Amino acid sequence: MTLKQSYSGIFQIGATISDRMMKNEALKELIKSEFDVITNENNLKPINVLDFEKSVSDLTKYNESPAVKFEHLRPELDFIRDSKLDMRGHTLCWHNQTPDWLFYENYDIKGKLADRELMLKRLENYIASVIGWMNENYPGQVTSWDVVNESITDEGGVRDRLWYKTVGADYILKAFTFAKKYAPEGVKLFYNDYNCWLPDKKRGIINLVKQLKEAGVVDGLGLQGHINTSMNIELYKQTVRDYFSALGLEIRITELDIDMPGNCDFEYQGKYFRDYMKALIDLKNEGVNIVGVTLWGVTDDLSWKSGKNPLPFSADLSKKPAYFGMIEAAK
Ligand code: 9MR
Repeated sequence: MTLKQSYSGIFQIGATISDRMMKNEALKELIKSEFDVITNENNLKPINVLDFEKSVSDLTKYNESPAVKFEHLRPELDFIRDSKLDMRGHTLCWHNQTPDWLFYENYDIKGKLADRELMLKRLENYIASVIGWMNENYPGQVTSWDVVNESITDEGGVRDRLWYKTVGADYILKAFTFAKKYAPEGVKLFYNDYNCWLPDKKRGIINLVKQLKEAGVVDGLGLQGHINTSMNIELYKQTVRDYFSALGLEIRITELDIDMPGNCDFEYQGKYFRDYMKALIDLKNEGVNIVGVTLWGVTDDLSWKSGKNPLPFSADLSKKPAYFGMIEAAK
């Protein structure tokens, strides 16, 4: 049984894909058989979608609506479509991997920062363009969007970066309102963040998402899950429970990888993966609405933390104890 077969009826199992993976046919076959839902690791982020040359080439046309490009994404999007997998759109609005020029008058970083009014137009038009292009070219493929990513600091406040500086703290609510306006009916809108177990951050995220919920613009919470085997599983479990009881929204573990500090070996990592997944299944059985767990990558060598071997597959596509731990948890 594959991962997705083992978890069918529990929750979805997902993974990220990137350019390099699309050149490996055996890896693509593996992804197709093991996973239900795919996230693009980098290619759908604003820095890769926004088109600077085109935007500055005609400011009358593009000043309020930055130009966008998608051709680099075609191999990944075609693969997802042809494999009949769901897709999580990652991400529409983020302080990181978004070029600075977007925030300046005439897209000129030597000039002045754009004002709130202009940035709200750019935000709305960017979101409309991306959702619109996906809809037109790959209808029905995106089943959820990470609308805003990582806007709360570990101390629980709104991160003081360029969206905040130009628009103000309500850029988050605005981004969700725009996503709600343009996303097709039924597509789920998520707020996504990391270090979700830190108490101040948890308070900040809950406050924020409550406001989004009151405004009727959010469907789910994405908890990233970049952890290591020294993370206390009971603490993690209680954290997920706390978010669900405060918000009552669907929860996805959106970016799971578990690296191995110290002298921990693959066997230990396998047991940790098993216990971690078991904790999520127990929560699900308790009524916590966990709808999926997405691995941040597939094989260790192509992970953003490649030196730390945080994933269930080795470079040669063989299954690590972490894989069998995941399967065992679902039994
Ligand atoms: O895995 C991504 C890596 O290849 C990029 O260099 C990095 C840039 O910030 O982003 C990584 O993905 C991040 C994700 O988009 C948001 N959450 C944290 C992830 C790991 O840094």
